[in-house]
Amino acid sequence: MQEPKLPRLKRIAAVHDLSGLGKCSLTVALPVISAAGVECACIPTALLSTHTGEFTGWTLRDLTDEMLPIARHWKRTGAQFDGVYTGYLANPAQAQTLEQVIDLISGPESLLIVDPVMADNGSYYSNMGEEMCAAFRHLIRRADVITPNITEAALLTGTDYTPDGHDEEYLRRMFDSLSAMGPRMITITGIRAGGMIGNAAYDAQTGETFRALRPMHEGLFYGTGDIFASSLAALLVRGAALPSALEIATALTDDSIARSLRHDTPRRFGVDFEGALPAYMDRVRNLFLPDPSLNLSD
Ligand code: PXL
Repeated sequence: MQEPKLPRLKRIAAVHDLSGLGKCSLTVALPVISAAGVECACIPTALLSTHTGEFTGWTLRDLTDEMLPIARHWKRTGAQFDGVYTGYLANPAQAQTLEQVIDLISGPESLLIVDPVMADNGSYYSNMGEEMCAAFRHLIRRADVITPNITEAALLTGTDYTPDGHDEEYLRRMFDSLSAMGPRMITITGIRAGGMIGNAAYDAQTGETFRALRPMHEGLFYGTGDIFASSLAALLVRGAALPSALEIATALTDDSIARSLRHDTPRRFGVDFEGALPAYMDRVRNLFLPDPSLNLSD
């Protein structure tokens, strides 16, 4: 008997840097998006030896000049992109090239997910500053979904950053101000309140907010924003509802942190998401269970 046909696999174009060591951006987006049953095509914005946090002496090659030729070639192949998911940029001017890439490869149904990667823990990353913030303010006007952390949300909205006590009112002001810029779904990562840490989401179409919180682990974990946003992007592209995507992306992030702590992995090498992938794939499978044609086991 012939196997039944399956629907076309969803495809995301991930436009981030490739940091060879340190588990962030593309080295996280590829496995996490693939494990959610979505193809991950990649456009590297820059090639770095490591990410720029807690490492010294890292190398960086700006790949702006490659971005449009790659996008033009992709367009000639006729490939469709159900999502374009953007992250770390090598410089603020690259945002303009990125907009041209988006114009070239997006279709009317493509979801644009922008992670305005530029800061954490109250300050900008190395090489980042107000110009990058301005570039992201411009880029997010056309985004469907944005995934800033609390520092980035504060910078984008001109809100004072506070490291803890992110109550309903503080978040609501940020959500209102960010959704006024354009995006219809917003998540804010790294929110802290009452000894808990996690992520919040806002659906601008319904006005609903959602939270997924876990007991706090102190300190900074590199790449966790990328794990969360990659998972969220894949699930939304597959048609998941925002609260389910928030919950599953948060669970993967939290499990990855817990595994890193058990392995005693030095923080700068990123978090150990690898061993958290099987449980993540089970959650994704269960989410799409009512529609067996979408199951990962197929
Ligand atoms: O995880 C965010 C990120 C991505 N890419 C590079 C980074 C960082 C954070 O430090 O340095 C190169």
